[in-house]
Amino acid sequence: GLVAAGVSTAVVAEPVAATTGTGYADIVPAPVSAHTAAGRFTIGRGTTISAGPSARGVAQYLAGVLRPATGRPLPIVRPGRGGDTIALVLAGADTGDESYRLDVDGRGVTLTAGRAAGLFAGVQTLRQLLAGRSVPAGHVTDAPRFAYRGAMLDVARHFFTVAQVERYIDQLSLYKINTLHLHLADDQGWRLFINSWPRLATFGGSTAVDGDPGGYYTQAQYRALVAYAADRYVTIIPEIDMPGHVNAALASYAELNCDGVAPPLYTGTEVGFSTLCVNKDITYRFLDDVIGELAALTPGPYLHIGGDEAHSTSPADYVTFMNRVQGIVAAHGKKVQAWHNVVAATPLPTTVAQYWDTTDDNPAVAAAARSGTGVVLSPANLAYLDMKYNPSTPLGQDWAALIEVRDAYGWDPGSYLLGAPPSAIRGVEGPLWTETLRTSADIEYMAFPRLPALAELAWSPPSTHDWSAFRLRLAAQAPLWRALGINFYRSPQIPWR
Ligand code: TNX
Repeated sequence: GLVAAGVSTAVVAEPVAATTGTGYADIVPAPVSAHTAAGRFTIGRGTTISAGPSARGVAQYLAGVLRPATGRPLPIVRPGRGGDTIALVLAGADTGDESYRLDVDGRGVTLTAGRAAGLFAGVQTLRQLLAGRSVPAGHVTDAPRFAYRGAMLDVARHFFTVAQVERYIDQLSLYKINTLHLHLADDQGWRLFINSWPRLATFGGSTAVDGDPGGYYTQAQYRALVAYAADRYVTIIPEIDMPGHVNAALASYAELNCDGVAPPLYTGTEVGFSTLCVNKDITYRFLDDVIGELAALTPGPYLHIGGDEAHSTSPADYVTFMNRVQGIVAAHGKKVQAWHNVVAATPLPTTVAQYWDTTDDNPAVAAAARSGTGVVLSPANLAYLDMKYNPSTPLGQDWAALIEVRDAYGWDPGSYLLGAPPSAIRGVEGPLWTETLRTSADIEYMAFPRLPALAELAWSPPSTHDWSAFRLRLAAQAPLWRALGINFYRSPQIPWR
């Protein structure tokens, strides 16, 4: 069912303070346009949510997120009943994205979009405006800059339960992130049960970095996670990293190793030491099985095949391997996303390269982009959510950079990659690697407030880009984070409310 899972019972019991709402000038990500009008709408005893059949799921979600303010869920009624309503209206052209319009006056709220995903985005704006039980009057028209607005969670280095991933999905939704890339397998753990190769999860998933507890998702749990995300208009892109980052698989099945000997499980944090055996047939039977099961579990169009840091695979083997695996993914009806190293092979026309370099000058990726390869931008020195904020940040790493909020916000995805046509840029993703992270509080501390900064780069028109305005808008989010129990880094760059 659709409930506001990020809201703790403690918060539900205690009415949300009248201070949580932002004004129209404080919405994150900044909308295309927003204006305040006179008056406010206050949710009262007679308030209902009106929605037609196709908007009913969003209406239920809205009733759930309003519960801390309303005490009991608002009734959902058919449209056209008039009166004191929050109307969710599917109307106008379906522009194929999450465009919406929000109109609030003293009598009610009208949210209009061409598709339910737009209503859902508008609901997130409405949540930010809600102060106690009332919303200031005004108008918003809005549409995303980029179709791909992503976050990645590494559940391989440390395992996170379905409930923990769902909590993160709820938090992503607040900032109109629509893609969750799940890094499901690495040297330290394999986290999805594969029916045809059961030891991957039962043995390969049994541990984590530092010998911390492992874990894996059953296929039923994974399907539930995909459905939970879909209810929030978030598409999951599952990643099985290869040909490197595969020690958990090699440890689980001796026959996948070139020498036929399984290495021990690994709980350290080195990278680049493992590789699949590129010249063995069983490698590709294995991958056909794994990718086939993954494709069957994935309603979205993309599977991520990793391809980074293959330091133990020769360059020629890497090309052979990545080209062959792209074909396997295509044979199972899916498109490939891979780390940008895939451009050393021959990307299929539909392959998307995820850029993680620490410079804006990478001629090979720019050339691929000019030849039609789509690019998702995750420059490690700007977008990596596992980088420390400053030298004394207790969690995270610093190999790419220290990334304060202003750094995370201070670049333009459209023009960042030198020599890449703007049309090649699909969007932005904030990856969160978890070598040093163990709890939801850890995840949140690294993601907040940088994830909202990246979300704004991905959603908002470049004309709104302005650090001095953004820091105030970000500051206005803090009461909502406190109400939702989100652990965040109190950056000294932000005048927190
Ligand atoms: C590099 S960046 C990795 C990951 C690590 C991360 C830690 C990339 C594609 N691979 O294996 O977890 O650094 O920051």
